[in-house]
Amino acid sequence: MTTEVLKIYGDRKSQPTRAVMLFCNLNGIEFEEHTIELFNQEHLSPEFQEINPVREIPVIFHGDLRLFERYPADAKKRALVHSVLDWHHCHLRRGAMGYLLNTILAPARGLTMNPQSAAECEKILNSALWHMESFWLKDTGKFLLGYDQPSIADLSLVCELMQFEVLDAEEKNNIFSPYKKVQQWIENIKEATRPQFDDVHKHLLFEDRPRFREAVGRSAS
Ligand SMILES: N[C@@H](CCC(=O)N[C@@H](CS)C(=O)NCC(=O)O)C(=O)O
Repeated sequence: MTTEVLKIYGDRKSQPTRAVMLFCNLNGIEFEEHTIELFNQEHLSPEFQEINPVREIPVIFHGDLRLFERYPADAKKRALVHSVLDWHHCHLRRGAMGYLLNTILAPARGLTMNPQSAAECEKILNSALWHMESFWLKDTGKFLLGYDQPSIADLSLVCELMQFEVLDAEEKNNIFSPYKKVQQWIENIKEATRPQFDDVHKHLLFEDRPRFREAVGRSAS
């Protein structure tokens, strides 16, 4: 077992990066943070391509172990947690990322917003939120799959949904108001993971949010 400190290459405006950092903070795992500025395209540089040929963040290094996808450690729950994580990337993330990119984030990344894609992604997002509400959240526990402790799947999904904080309160409310269990689940995770939750999100809320909003001519607040 290496004694080297874990290194996380990522950017706090990236949902999967925040999920990994939140997991480390909650489990007392020290890490060295290496910022790869997503919006300056640093993840596309030849240097970063050496680190991750897929050119995505986050990447975790521990000694000679290099990981660019995250896996749960608990063998018994692994299959179920995996299914939520796979579902996240094929449905919720596709809808959420596509919607936010095409309604607010694209200009800050030098891309053009496409209203038709926004409308398509909104449908995917709504269907994913409905599946969270009616299937992944159970009445047996406060967290996904009805567990009474948050798993990496909870951290991964909540970091995705926190990205909606860049919108106006009213827009956010329009999206989330039909999904009461999802709203309560977000509060449950905040409660269970503070102060680390606030720590990994403060950059998004106080530095990135105003920049994203200004790039589309919205007020910073
Ligand atoms: N399945 C990966 C997804 C990572 C991912 O989507 N990263 C985004 C940042 S949020 C990225 O690096 N995108 C590169 C790009 O858009 O060019 C994980 O969970 O770690």
